[in-house]
Amino acid sequence: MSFSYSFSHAICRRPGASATHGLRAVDTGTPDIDLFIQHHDDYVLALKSTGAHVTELAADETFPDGCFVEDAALCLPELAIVMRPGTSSRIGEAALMKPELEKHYQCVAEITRGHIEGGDILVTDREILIGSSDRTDQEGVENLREIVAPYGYMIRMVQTPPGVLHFKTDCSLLDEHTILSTRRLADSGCFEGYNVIHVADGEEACANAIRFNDLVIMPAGFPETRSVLTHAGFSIREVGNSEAARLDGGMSCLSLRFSPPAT
Ligand code: CIR
Repeated sequence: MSFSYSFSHAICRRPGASATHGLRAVDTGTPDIDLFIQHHDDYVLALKSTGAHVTELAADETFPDGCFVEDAALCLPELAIVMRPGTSSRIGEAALMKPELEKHYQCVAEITRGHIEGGDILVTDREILIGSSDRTDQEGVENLREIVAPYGYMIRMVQTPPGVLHFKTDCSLLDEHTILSTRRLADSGCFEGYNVIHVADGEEACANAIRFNDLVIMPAGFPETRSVLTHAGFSIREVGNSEAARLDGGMSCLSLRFSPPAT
C-alpha cells in the first residue's frame, strides 16, 4: 500500500465547548457540541478499526477550531512540518501541535514565512499539490518547498476554487492514481494524469473524504457518491459530519495521519 494512504498513526483532538465559536463562512446554526463529540468518537473508532494507533488529544478551549488538527501540520514519511495558519485565531494551534509531533518524529521543521494550512495540501505518490487560498499564500508554499526539496518532494501549486475554504474541501485522494473531486475543481485541469471520480451533483460537500488504510471514510448522507465509490471497489465507512460541517470542517480536517519513521 502506498505511503500516501497507508498510515500506522493518527492524531486527533476532541472538539471543546468553545467550538460553538469556531470560524465559519456562512452561519448555518451553532454546532451541537454533544453531537459533534459523538461524531468525533465515531471518526476515531473508524480510524482505529484499520489497526492504526490514534492519539486523542484533550480539547483546548483556547482554540475553537482546534479539533481541525490537519491545518496545523503536514506529516511526511521522513519529517513533520508545523504549518503557519493563515487566520489569527488559529495561528497558535501550530505551536500546540509541535510537541505532539516530536513524540513521533526526530525531525520537526516549521514554516516561518507566509501562511499555509494543511487543508490546502494533498499528498500523492508523485507530488504534493497545494491550493492557494485565503489561508495559503505563495510565500508559505515556497517556504515548504525549501523544507521538503532535500527529501525529493515535488510541489505543484494550484488554485483552490474561489469561495472554497481549502483545496481539500473539494477533493480527496482515493488511491495512488485516483482522486475524488468536485467538478468545479477538476474542471480547472489540476488533476491531469490522475483518474478522477466526480462527486455526484448536489453532493459537493462529500468531496472531503479520506483514504485511511483499507477504508474510505466519508461524511454520512451522500448516497449517490457513496454508491459510485462502492461500485469502484472502495470500502466505505460513513461518519456523521453535520456539526463539523457547520464550521466548514470535514473528514480530512479532523486528523493528522502518518507513519512515524523507524528509529
Ligand atoms: C476554519 O475555518 O479554519 C475551520 N472552521 C475549519 C477548518 C477545516 N479544516 C480543513 O478543511 N482542513
